[in-house]
Amino acid sequence: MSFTLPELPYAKDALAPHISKETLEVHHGKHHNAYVVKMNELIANTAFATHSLEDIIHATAGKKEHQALFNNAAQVWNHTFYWHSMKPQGGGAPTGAIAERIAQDFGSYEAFVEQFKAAGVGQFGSGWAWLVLNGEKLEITKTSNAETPLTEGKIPLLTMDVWEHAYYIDFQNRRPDYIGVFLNQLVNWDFANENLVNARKAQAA
Ligand code: MN3
Repeated sequence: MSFTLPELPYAKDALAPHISKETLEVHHGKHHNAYVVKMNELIANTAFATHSLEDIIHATAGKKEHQALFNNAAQVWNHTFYWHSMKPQGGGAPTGAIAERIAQDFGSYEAFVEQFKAAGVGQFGSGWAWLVLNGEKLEITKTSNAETPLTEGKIPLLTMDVWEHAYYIDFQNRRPDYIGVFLNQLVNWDFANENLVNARKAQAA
């Protein structure tokens, strides 16, 4: 079995002018695709070839001999999750259950925004900022390079890619501007609400 690059959940120009078609062509078509191609090379003719993506990530996390496979598999998963974490005409304050949980666990939406921005700006070098469910509580966390909260027993609800390739074409070195646009114009709260519902079902099972 080999993996294929998942389609974007919207057209390549659908997030413009905030994130350009050019960025999505490179970020999805080149970077995300390269992780899929490399992962397929690494699993070919191994026991991993019959595993799910999540199983590969869990089986290789923290294992030096599988570092390259972990990096590529986790980046495949993280990017697919990231595309869904944005939508055209997204952004702004959340609605639904996630809005209540954010008010409860962070004190206010504004407090959440401050902490999420701080995580994204404060991630030194390449990585990701996340909203996760950790047991009963929402948390903001950041990870380096390909690392993902999946391997820490946390359930991802949203992610933001802060690798330079995510924003350099549209924002050059201005990572804080990209983060502001992500929160105000792009974030997909419907996706976070779906993930929260699924997380509660999984926890209840
Ligand atoms: Mn990326």
